[in-house]
Amino acid sequence: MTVIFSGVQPSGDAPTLGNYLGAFKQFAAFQAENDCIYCVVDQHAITVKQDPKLLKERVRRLAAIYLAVGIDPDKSILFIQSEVPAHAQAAWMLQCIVSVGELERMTQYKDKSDGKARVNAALLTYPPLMVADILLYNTNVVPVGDDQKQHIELTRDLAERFNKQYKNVLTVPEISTPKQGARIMSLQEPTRKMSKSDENKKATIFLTDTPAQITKKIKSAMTDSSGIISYDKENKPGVANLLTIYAAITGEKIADIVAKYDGKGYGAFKTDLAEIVVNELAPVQERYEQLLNSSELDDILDAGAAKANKIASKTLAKMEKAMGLGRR
Ligand code: ATP
Ligand code: LTN
Repeated sequence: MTVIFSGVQPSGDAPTLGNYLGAFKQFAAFQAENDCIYCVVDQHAITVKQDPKLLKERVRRLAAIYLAVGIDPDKSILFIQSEVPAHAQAAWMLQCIVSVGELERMTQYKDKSDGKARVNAALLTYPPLMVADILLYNTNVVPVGDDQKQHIELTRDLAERFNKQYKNVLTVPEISTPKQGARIMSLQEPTRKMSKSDENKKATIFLTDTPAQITKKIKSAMTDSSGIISYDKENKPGVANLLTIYAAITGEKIADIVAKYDGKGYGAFKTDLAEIVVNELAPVQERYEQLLNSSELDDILDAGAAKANKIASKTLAKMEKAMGLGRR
């Protein structure tokens, strides 16, 4: 069986439509025929300061979102990163084989540290922890959005380096990005990625937004003055982004959507798109509310942590042995 692993940070109040189309929708689809392991990466979230009480709440909420988008705990392992100590242990070992230069070249680090007078060391050493997440489970495929490509490349490099320098114990994973939706853009500045942390709340659709909020955000999405619906990422990034969202949800080809709205103008297109997004998220939101208020969640996470610990500690022991750590 192919092993699938991915993680999402419990940062922000709720995941975005970008997270959903770039990541969650793939996660659920992979379950049918693979061994899937999904993680709430809370240790990654503390690379920037978090309110402890709020972080705890967000961890629970994100776990409920995973289940609400269709992760089935009978088929997949769902767990919280900090409940499996092997992640931080392996991350340390991987920091010992990566160079500062390699970490400084990561665009996520550059973006997050840009213009800051002071940055936490862990913002730089964030990737080795992500590499550990992936390698501990002998992962074959990592489903992520486009922005994680560079981190997956580093994961491959470090797995190969470890295998060469020490012993061949780590599996070198592949990346999987969706055909449509790997990079959903901001609704207000469509040349930037849609992000949880965008200060302009109109730019981002959150999975927990009400139908009225979703409709309002789509209707006020930045387009252009031409009024013509066509896919041109360079010159019409706003319309291209809306077409991408439409295609990613419905599975229709962009060319067919463009043909369908020929001569119809942005108003009608946006009205239909809002309805499509609202209908896609409605069942997710309903399940999410039920799960948040149930005790089921803790049982699922306890069982997930136990299963994850078992797999991760085996790989960790192999890595430690290969590096000569400890007595065994
Ligand atoms: P932030 O929004 O604060 O920049 P993030 O959303 O990138 O954070 P995560 O929540 O950990 O960080 O991302 C989870 C998954 O969602 C990753 O696989 C990431 O590639 C994907 N993802 C994030 N934003 C988008 C987007 N705009 N379009 C498509 N996929 C995305
Ligand atoms: N770095 C990712 C989140 C992340 C992840 C992982 C994704 C942490 N560990 C392991 C896939 C596999 C992000 O910022 N979105």
